[in-house]
Amino acid sequence: MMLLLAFPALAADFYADPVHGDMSGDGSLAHPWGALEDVIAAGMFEANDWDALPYVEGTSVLVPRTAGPVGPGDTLWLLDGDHGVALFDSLYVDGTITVAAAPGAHPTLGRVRFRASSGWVLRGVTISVELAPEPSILPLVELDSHAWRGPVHDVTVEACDIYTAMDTTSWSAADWDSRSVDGIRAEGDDVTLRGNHLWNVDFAIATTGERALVEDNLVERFSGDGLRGLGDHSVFQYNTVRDLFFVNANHPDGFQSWSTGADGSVGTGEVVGTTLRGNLFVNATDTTRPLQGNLQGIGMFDGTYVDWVIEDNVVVTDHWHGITVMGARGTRVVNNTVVDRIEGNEVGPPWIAITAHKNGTPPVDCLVRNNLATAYNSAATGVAADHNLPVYAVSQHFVAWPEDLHLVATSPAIDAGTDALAPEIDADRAPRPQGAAVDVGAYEWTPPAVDTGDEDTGASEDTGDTGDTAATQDSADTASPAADDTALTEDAPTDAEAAPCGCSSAAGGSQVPLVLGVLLARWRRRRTPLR
Ligand SMILES: [Ca+2]
Ligand SMILES: [Ca+2]
Ligand SMILES: [Ca+2]
Repeated sequence: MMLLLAFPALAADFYADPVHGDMSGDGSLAHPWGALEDVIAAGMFEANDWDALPYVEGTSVLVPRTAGPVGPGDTLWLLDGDHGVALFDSLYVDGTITVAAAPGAHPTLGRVRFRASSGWVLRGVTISVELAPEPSILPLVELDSHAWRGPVHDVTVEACDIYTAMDTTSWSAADWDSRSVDGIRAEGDDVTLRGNHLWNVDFAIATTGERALVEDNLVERFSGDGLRGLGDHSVFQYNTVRDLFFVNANHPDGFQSWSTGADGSVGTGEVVGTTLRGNLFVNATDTTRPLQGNLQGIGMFDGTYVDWVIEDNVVVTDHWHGITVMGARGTRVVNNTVVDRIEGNEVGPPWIAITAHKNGTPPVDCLVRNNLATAYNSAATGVAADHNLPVYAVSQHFVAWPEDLHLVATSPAIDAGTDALAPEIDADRAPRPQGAAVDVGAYEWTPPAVDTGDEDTGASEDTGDTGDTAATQDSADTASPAADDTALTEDAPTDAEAAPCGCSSAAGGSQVPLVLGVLLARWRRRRTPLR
């Protein structure tokens, strides 16, 4: 370690070219190495490993393992082509090494795993099992803490395209159930997952470590849960999750979290200090599409959730659970918009609710404020509720429900909130308040700008913003197929979702054995509870 500190590396650029390069080169642009898989195998990274195995927390010490030449501060640029499978094992970087798509290049990987490693940034790569040398049911991106080799931590995955199959138009429900694989499964602390596009996946993004930052990701066409966050002090913000495919007994959630107690059982511990901000959850962008099912928006059924902040989120779903928090202390739900995706049917409308823990413990010191929702269902005690408005008629409030839930100029939600504990920016990241006071709901209404000839002057109206609604966001940059699965027959057992499960002790608990029984056989490797 002293040696490393005594000779700080200058940032250098190296190149991996699976088409024209090979490992006899020096990694320069003129003489690039081959595929990333081969660069890893050749030990070209300056990295450390534990002095002895098994890793023992507080005792193990990092010692140099491989000498480089790619060291902390350096970037390995990936050129066009198939870079194989990237398995980073026992590579702890004293700083950060970046592995990134070269400008204009489209490198691909069949799978990525960081195991017992730290100090990595992976950027701009396309990752799919379709691009892998052999079939796999493993997550496309896996950050793996290993009991023997040690923890993973401080890894960033950003701006990657991640999918099981580019085109699932011909997939039946059984195909979805058997073929779709997880997107990003991240263990370890201080993980950043940013600006990735995931589509045609099972569970899209799941984190279990502390201080995860999951932001600006686009998840669409998923069959498991959209986002899962089980670690303390994490932030999930400005993600879009849309278009569930309901193909098995999993209870699909836009976002889900649960506690795990010291005894390892669900719902006996605490999850502390996580923020959900400015996320958009949409059950289905097209209600004529088969297999759309019923999405639980933000499903938090197994607290205790301590000091959570849930603000500026938009939930558009055909279910009762818009935002449900069961078992909470010091948790607030502020300035969210929650509406039904399909009005007038027997399902929903979705609510905002902070209720007792399944064990009966009532919520303590919680707050529901400045929300605009079709229903409210919080406990009678332990939850202060003020400045919330119901949605009786979507036309009264919204520009174009369900695609655009910005407020119309005549909405009574405008200036109807309080600034106390209101987020300082709205779901578009525009400043609050505009006008006389904070609005109710996720979007602050902005008066139409005086025409300056620049149509982008409206702070919250820019169609290019990442905070925009499902209909417009990222429609130009997605590589996923636009076609829906119109050839499929509707065979999903949607009746299984016809009861508001999880909203009471008995109903919520009864779902668990069914889910576990069905899914354990399928996901044998999954180490977290199936929920
Ligand atoms: Ca779930
Ligand atoms: Ca409905
Ligand atoms: Ca206002």
